[in-house]
Amino acid sequence: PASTVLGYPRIGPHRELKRALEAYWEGRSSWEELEDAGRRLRADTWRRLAELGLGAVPSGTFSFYDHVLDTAVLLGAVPDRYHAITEQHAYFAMARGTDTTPPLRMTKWFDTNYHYIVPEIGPDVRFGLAPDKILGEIRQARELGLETRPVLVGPVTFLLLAEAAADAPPGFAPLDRLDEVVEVYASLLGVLAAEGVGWVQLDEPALVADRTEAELAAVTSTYGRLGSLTERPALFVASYFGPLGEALPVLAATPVEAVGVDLVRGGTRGLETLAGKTVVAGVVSGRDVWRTDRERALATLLAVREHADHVVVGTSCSLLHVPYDVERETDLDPALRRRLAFAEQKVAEVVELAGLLAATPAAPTPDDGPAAADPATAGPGPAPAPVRSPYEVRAAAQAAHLRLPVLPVTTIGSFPQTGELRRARAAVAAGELDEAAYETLVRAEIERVVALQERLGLDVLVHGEPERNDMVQYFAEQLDGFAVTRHGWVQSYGSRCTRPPILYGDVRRQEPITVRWTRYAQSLTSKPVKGMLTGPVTIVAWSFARDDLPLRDVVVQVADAVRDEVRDLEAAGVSVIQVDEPALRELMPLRRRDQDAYLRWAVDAYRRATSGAGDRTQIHTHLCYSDADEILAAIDALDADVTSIESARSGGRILGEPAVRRFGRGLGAGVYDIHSPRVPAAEEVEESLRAATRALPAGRVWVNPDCGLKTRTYDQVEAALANVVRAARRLREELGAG
Ligand code: THG
Ligand code: ZN
Repeated sequence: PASTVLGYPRIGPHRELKRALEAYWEGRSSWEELEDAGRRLRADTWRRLAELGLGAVPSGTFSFYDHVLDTAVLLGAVPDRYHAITEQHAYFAMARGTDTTPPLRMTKWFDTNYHYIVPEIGPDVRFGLAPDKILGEIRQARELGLETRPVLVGPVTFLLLAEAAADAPPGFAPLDRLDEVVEVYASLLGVLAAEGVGWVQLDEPALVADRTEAELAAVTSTYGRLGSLTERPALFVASYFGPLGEALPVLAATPVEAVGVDLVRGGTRGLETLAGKTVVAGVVSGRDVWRTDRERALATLLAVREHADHVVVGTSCSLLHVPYDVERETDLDPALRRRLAFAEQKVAEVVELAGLLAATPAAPTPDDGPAAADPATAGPGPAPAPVRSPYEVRAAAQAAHLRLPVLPVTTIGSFPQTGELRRARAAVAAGELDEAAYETLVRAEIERVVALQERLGLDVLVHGEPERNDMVQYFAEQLDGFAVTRHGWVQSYGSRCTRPPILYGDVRRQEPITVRWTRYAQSLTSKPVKGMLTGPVTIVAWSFARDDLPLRDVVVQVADAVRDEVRDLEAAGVSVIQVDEPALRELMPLRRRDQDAYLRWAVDAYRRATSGAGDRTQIHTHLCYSDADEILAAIDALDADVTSIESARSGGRILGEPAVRRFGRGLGAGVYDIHSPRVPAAEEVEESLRAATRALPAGRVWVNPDCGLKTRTYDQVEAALANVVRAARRLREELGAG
């Protein structure tokens, strides 16, 4: 087969999987109905891929929640606490927790907006093969007349992504158990061979990041061992999200039959080491929505063919990260739509390129093929951002102006999104509800959120963001240079999706976006209301960005639009403005040598966006899961007056980190874990706050939930915030500052 894709979306073109999962979780449907929905989605995908003429069709890329979790289950890497739970329930318990058992942690999949479930490996986990899912899919495809190539996360990446169980001895690393895990893969290969499977795909994206000698040695031993098995399918090791670098010769020296390389983010350099193997040449990007430049891709393929024994045209990574079908976007400007390719179109491109390659006779080609441009570093760079006054000056001006108590209580911005509001937005989009009626609903919701916060006694209020569908999509809808889709859903985690906007042109803000809602909320209360904006890096990270400008220049354009909004909020009398940058970490390059340059321009863009604020205006920021040290230094450099960091080390413990204590400005203690339906007791909150005031001068501590409240219910939020306020007041009294 001359063409393939590394993976495909699974949420369903109409988000069928989301609906099926949520019905099952809410007890509205049975396990059998959920399995039926999965079977239908897989069958539809395979049929479509075959119809489009794809040479080799993958299986196993479907998942009821996450493919890393599926791999953990396949290997028997299930922590003890889930063993008491019956089988189907254990899977979702690991993903989502139960009333009594917390879930596994979830974190970002490399530099994407997809989240995987982090496997937990201790010294005692007993591995063992559970091949039902993978065999089930292979057999289901056969019933449809299709031979498929099962796809799994490879052993090295699996263990590098796992974390050590909490009770593991110091110094233990999941990779210590490599040999045992490799033996489970070895038995799986035996089972697959007995099943008559010809090829298996093992994904090793961890090999495109910096790796130690020991980790590279793990690659050698793993694929040496798996390759030495006599009864096994052919092995295809897929890398993606960047060039293999020093891992390329290591992998090349193993007996695997095929290697997949990302030729969108990496060049063809070094591929001669793959002579004798099949190269799956990832020339069609799985990370963007642009049509592939056919000439350029073909030139790259010809360059690869100079070196490799056999070339298969492929995608740069799984198509999981793009929506299904651009043909459904009938509202898009046709000129833009013609430039776009979603998953279906990308499959067609792969097939077409394979045809072109086969039809092009071998001929001397320019040695290296076109080198991949590095849009992150090119370009002259913008003028430096203006600098705000020193923190001490700002802090004094803000204290005099805002007159807040010590341990001020606030929230991260969003309040629960009611079904009524979501339905109303859908009705406006369908032309069934007029704008005026929608605005009335939004205003009523703002009134309710402000009244609730006043009643509970919060100190800095928010309007609750009822007018926003998503913190990025909402801004994209109102900025020039962005297009939004109607059906372009991409899985974020489990049943949750986002519709990444398409940033195709120069970004400009025509008029104020958020001012009237914040101003309305402020008119209802004498407490300060915080204006809520999304930062430039996050807006770009959660969109599909144009690739004809360096990413940095795109982010600067967005920063200037945010700056206009900051100025207008301030002019409207808003004295606290939060500019969130939760995706700062996500865009971080995977290679260390590129990271400093990225952090410098990303921080500059943030400062540019906030630099228009006067001393009296207090800038807040919020970031999610950013507890890595190199990121903490960058967060410090954002120079926000108040920072709240959502962290795996929640409960305010992140404030104890030395790097955070050095910030020297306001810090929010995330005292309420919003990812759980649990309502924390006032005593628990008080304990977290006491820890925070031990780590930091009390005058710098803010009190807040650890993230936005939009996925919670009003009942939970009201009860939790009441306890948060109670705890803050009790501690204020203790500090003699009541
Ligand atoms: N927006 C965007 N990306 C994100 C987040 C976000 N990535 C990281 C994090 N937040 C992911 N978390 C979520 C949480 C909830 C939902 C999606 C991502 C969610 N989505 C709705 C759903 O699937 O039903 C659809 C929301 C909509 O109408 O747009 O609930 O906040 N861009
Ligand atoms: Zn958060």
